Amino acid sequence: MADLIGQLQSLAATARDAVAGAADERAIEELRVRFLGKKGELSAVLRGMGALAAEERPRVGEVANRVRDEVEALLAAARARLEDRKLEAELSGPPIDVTLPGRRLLPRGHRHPLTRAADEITAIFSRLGYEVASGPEIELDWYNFEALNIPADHPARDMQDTFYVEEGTLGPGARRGSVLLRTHTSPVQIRTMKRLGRPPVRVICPGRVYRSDYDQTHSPMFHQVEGLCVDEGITFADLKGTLAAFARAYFGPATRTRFRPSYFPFTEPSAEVDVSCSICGGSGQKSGGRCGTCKGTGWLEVLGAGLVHPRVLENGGIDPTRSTGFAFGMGVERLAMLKYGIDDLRLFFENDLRFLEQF
Ligand code: 2NM
Repeated sequence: MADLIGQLQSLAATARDAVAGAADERAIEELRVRFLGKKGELSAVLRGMGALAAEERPRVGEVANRVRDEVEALLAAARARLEDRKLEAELSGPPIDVTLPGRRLLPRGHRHPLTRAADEITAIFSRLGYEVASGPEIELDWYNFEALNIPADHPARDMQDTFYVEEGTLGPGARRGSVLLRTHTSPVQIRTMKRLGRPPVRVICPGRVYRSDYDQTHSPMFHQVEGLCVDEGITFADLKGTLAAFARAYFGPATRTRFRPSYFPFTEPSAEVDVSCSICGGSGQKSGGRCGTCKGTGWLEVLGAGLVHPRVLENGGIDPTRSTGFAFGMGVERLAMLKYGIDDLRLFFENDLRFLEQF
């Protein structure tokens, strides 16, 4: 019995020295296996207990338990010591600079080409003193058609062209056909006139509009920028000067402008506005042949405009005997296509990164 107890005590002494010298996690683990493992030194000593008398066994067992507990405690303390040393090394090492810029794992994104075009157009009019305004895309018939002097039998009101909001989804009191997706941003101009209630009004309205149409040059949702300028003494000359300045700012300083007579229910007189072709410089020629963008004419139709109809001013709460105004509208898709040389409008809405990443 004394022999076994001696062996246990010398095992403990060996373990104390060995654990004190363990330099890393692996060395500690090896010592655990060596002393406490199933085939380790403690098990080897305990196997000798079989030869002891029954009354001697508890005494040896007690010592064996104490030795096992001590070795376990030595190993745990060694592990804790290593952890402390590791943390200490990190803390005393070079500091982490949390203000360093991140490593770029993804390229930075950018605005959609339509957003860019709309922002550029809007910014040009902001510099001319226009305020930017927006309004609801789900609009009342009155603001979208009635207030704009668009009569009840006008083809634009047709079920084929306008998306109407279904009767059942509307609140009580709503007539069939009284709520729709706006077909232009003009209702925002009406709302702005009513909000200000007096001249001067200078407002630029970018936004989404909806018409039932889909092909190479039409999308059921597209974008417009419309503008309105109302004050005492505004003339057609102000309209011409403003749009000529806009065309030069957007397409480049050499851009020329021409006005052709046209018709809109909300303006009188009305005009279609052409700019000299930004691709061929207005010559109609492109490297020997005909310019495909302007079809050889040297001109691009990009705007509609006119002097605001007196009935429209009145609907906006402006006295048409004292004030006059001009208004204009343009399609953002078309202006973006001309600026960036895009030939199919559907590319804007497919979200194909091979297309979008070119901008
Ligand atoms: C166009 C062409 C001509 C226009 C008119 C108005 C309003 F509300 F003031 F009467 N807003 N926009 C207008 C005039 C729009 O787009 C081709």
